[in-house]
Amino acid sequence: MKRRSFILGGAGVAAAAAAYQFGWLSELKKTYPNVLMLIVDDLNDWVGSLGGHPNARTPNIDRLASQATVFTNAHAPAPICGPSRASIMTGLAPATTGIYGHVHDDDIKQANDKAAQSIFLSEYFKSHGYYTAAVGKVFHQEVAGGSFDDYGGRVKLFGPYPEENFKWDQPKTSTDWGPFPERDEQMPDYDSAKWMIGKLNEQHDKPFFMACGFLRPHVPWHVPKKWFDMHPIETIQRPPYLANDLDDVPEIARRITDHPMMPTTQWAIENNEYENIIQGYLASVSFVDSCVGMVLDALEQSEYADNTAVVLWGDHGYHIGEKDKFAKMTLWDRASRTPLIIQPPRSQWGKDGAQVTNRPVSLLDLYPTLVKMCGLPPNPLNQGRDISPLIDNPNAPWQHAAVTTYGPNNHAVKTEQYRYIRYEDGSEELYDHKRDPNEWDNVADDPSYFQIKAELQAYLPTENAQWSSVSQYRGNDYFTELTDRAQQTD
Ligand SMILES: [Ca+2]
Ligand SMILES: [Ca+2]
Repeated sequence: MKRRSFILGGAGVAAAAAAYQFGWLSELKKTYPNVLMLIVDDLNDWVGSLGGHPNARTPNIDRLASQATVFTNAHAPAPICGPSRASIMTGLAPATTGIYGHVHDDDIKQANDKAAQSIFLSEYFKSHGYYTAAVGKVFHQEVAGGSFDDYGGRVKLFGPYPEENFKWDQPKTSTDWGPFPERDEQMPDYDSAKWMIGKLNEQHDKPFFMACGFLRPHVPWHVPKKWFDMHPIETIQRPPYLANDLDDVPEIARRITDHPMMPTTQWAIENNEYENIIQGYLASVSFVDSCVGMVLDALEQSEYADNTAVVLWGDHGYHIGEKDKFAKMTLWDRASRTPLIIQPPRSQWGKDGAQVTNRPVSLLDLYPTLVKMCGLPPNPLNQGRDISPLIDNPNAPWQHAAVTTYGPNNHAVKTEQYRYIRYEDGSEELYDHKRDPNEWDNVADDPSYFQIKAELQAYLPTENAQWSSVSQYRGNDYFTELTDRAQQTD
């Protein structure tokens, strides 16, 4: 606690020093850029500007991307909401905090000693003179208590829900698909957008750090009918799918990705639901894109249009049938890869148009990057890296990899060309994206790749914290056992 009060106490001094260093004007309001984070739950690369699916329609996200840096090789620290968001907000990897499963927002800092020392991203901005505000799902449920000055709330769970599910009704998942409710105004994401618009129309006497956490396309894939109509069923294309894809992965890979409450692709094909599910996901993405557009329009019309950094990210990807899954929670590209779009304040950046970088980055890098872009002193506890050099030059030399962790000592390492996965029992997968972008052909046992594999192993985390007892996941046997063990030894 001592360390934290020291940082808070020294905030004004540190901010002044940073302003001097960057040669900016002394008046905070005119010098420190605002930050607007737009968080889209469970958004994979089915976004026009990322080219993940030919049917994707996201004109508003594409509009942001057309004036920003698009990171096409960005990956979540963990392929599931709770640990991914805890990692982004603390600036610490799951392998450091032991938060591998879900976690209550207010328990994050009780995960272990290192988590206890962390300063949430919003708290860091707050301690440096920023006004902070959020709405919707920013941490796992809402926001950690006191982590923002103002919080606009979130409607619980992912409703509204119809009286009966349309297509799928299983415990431990909200998975279902179909048009519901009637109007956008009945959706919590619409309310979140409206709340954020209200904040953008207020006069702020300090720079702001604001976060708007949207719920779709998280399941259920329920949005009003007009969004389904935007994706006529007869036009829907299936993503690349290989029926026996899991034959060449280790047993533990099948074990940790077994989600008995979710539909399988085989089920969807046999029941003539595959196109309907794809349509549901696409419709949900188009709906949330319109909410993003409402907020972007308000920013554009506000006095903050030129001095605000806009960052859009999904908290991890999603399989829509690939590898026989409609789920997140795997160490493959479909679940780790997610959109990351960063638009620096126009007043500072001086470039026009889109740029794209394929360098591997992690959402763990968001914290140090935003701190750097706003001229604040670095937080020495951050484990990510500042990726703003890739905004200056998308082809900058880059010797780094993105690491995704799912459960203790199960890691994926992603570079531009490869994905290397190593599980806690030592078993491995290796995919060469140059010739196998769908990750169908596991070449981990091919001697011609042994040298590459050795190089990729160097990126594996050196610490693997024990599963913290504040974190839990009971969606399958593997994780239930780990959760039980952590809680027994607590
Ligand atoms: Ca999520
Ligand atoms: Ca395979």
